[in-house]
Amino acid sequence: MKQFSTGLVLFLSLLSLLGCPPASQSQKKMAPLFRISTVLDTGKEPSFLISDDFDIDGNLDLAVLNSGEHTLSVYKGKGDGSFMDQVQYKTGADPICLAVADFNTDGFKDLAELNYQDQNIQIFLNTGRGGFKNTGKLIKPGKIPINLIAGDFNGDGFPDLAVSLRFHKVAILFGKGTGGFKEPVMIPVKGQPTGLVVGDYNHDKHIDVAVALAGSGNVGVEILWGDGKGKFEKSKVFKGGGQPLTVANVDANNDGFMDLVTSSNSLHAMTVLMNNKDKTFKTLQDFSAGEFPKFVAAEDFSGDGIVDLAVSNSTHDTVAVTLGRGDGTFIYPPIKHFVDEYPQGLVAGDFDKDGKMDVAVSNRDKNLVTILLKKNTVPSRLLIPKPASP
Ligand SMILES: [Ca+2]
Ligand SMILES: [Ca+2]
Ligand SMILES: [Ca+2]
Ligand SMILES: [Ca+2]
Repeated sequence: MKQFSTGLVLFLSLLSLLGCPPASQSQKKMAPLFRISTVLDTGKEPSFLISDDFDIDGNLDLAVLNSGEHTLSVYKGKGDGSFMDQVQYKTGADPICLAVADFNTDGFKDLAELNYQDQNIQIFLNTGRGGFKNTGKLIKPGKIPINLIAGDFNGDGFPDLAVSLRFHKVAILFGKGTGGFKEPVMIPVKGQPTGLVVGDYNHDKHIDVAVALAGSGNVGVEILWGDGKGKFEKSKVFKGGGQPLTVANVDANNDGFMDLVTSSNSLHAMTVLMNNKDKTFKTLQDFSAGEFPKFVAAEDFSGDGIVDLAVSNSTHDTVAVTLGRGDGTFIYPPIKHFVDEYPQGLVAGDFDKDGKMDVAVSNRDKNLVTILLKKNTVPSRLLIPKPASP
């Protein structure tokens, strides 16, 4: 009997060894997902970038803000992962954020550009071939604007703007459909608003605004529930990381309801807020995606149908990709890709049109944008053992 049980224990240990690889294997360095394909010159201190197809030729283009010399660089994409030379436009002092929408409703996407030092917004109208023309109007959203995002909040077909203001307010500027805007309407929020993102988080077909809140005391995310007519109902503050700097949409569990992820500047941490589908969110445990995460993009980078996160780690000169498990949690350690000095602005897009998500990142201290193209490899998730359930 004793012999039998010893054998059984041995058999079970063997089984568990086979089914559960040793810990060292799960810590194995994972192969990079991307290779650096192109490096683009920018202006001084490129801090923020976005991607869209401005000239409607089917190729993604880039718009980059150069905070150090108050310019905007636009690059037309060639569709193979490379880009034409930059065309530069003058902005106001210390440009920090861009939002894309067709503000004059002519069918071409325009840019709203936020100048931190000047505390104003300028509109760059698309001339139709991917060039831009500044309307020359200085839009004042309120004191110390931090971030902006576009959305049609009153359902009139004209894109509007939401702007986070340092002193506990979000300004809503309703668009006139001409490139001009009405006077801002102020919505007080319960902290220092930083990042903004829009989505229909309660599936009532009205666009909502998620506001990341930093500052002392209440920190996390507050939702402004839109009624589709330009009014908002404020949620309570959902816990969401200490001092969140940015907030992004991510459907982390594939249930069709958009969840949120914040990146915390001071805590080097990311936090996922799962959508409970009843106008509340459940905050999951903080997780690490590298040092000093600046910007985050949520896409399926590994190609297995589950959303992953790419983060610019400014102090470590890396873009880290942390693979999703599909339940709101993410695999540690992230897959690191060395880029250049002080990666900051980050955006995902299929720049070479091979059906796989690529990444563009602006390296602030080297005046460069690095294009990281997805490598054609086996999804690295297949090589990662699943952790045992608790
Ligand atoms: Ca294009
Ligand atoms: Ca337009
Ligand atoms: Ca509108
Ligand atoms: Ca909604």
